[in-house]
Amino acid sequence: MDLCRFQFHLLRVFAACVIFVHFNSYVSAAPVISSEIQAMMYLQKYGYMNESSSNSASLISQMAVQTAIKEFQRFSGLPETGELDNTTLSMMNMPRCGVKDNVGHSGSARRKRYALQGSKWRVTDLTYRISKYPRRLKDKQKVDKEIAKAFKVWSDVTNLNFINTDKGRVHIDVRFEEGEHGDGERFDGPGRTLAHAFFPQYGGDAHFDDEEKWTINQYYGTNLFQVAAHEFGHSLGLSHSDVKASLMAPFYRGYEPSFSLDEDDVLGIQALYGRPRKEAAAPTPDYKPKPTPDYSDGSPDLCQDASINAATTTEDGRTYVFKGDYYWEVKQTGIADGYPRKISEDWGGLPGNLDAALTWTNGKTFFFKEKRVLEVQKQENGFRVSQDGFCWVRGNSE
Ligand SMILES: [Ca+2]
Ligand SMILES: [Ca+2]
Ligand SMILES: [Zn+2]
Ligand SMILES: [Zn+2]
Repeated sequence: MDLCRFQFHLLRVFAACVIFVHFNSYVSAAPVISSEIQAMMYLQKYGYMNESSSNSASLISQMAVQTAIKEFQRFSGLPETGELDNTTLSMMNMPRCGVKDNVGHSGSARRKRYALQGSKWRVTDLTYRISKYPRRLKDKQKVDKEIAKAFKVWSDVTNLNFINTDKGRVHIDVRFEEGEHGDGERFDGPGRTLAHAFFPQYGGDAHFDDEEKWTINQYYGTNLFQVAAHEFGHSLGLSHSDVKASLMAPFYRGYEPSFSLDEDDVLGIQALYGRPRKEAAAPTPDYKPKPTPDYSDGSPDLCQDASINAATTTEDGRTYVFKGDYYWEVKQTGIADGYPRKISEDWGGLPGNLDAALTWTNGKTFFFKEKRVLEVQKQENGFRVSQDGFCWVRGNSE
């Protein structure tokens, strides 16, 4: 390695370190991506670099960075040079969806096509509500119409029905929010990230950055209907597609007056929910489906059946409720956004179907299952079992 290359390599490693140090405190609104550091942040935010390696920043090699750049280039249909050339940088500056690109699973030999996230709804009648309207679009009825039209994109090619209701809990909650808005995925001001949505197993809700200029049937601003249709694809279980012409491609392409789903989108959604029944006529206007007890892929619904296995308030003041393989964070105002989640995903080593939970006055949290006592400790991302024993030893209670 000659000196020049070696210095370049050092610069890259240094850049990686700087990102990891500043990543969490990064608050600037939608900056233009022009430097290598910003590009790395982009690659990390959208799933091209493994966040779990953030504890060992120095291990991020030039190779890993090149691979990430190549993956991004492949996903967005650019020549796979592994270099941050101008085309790549300008692609990174395109307005896009905030959901991570689901990459690195099947290698570059994979045929370009849709991707399924892994969860789906078990019912075909799905309710939704716009619980927070956009600030700039004053006509709520027009917004209602665009959102309904965006759902119709998907109900036209499946047996799904979408029902707008202002009563009770809904499957898909739609909100227009600014900046930090309670789910840890802060919006970034005008441009860049336009919206994001949660997959069925995380609740299906869709959030739109209200600092965008949302428009209806206009060439200026950001087209509400197109972005909403894309986000609802996530709400139904589709990940991003690497087919450039598909609705589920991550980048916003500008207003398309004669919009239609790509075949790739149709194949994707039908892989989850099947084709529409031939005889399926439009539902009669006064059709009122029963409330649906099943909220997502196998997860129980606390409101339909309030029996739980365990509940506790951890040292950080958060209250969690456990049931089967799932858990919820509960706030004074109700269930926190994004729940239920799988226990196994956030509580490393903790089994499902717990018997009880307890947080001691010293802040230690214990779970009980059959004859086991498990102590958990807070980690950067969730909790982890630190002790797993068969009973409390006498005198061990500190
Ligand atoms: Ca934005
Ligand atoms: Ca929901
Ligand atoms: Zn998306
Ligand atoms: Zn959000």
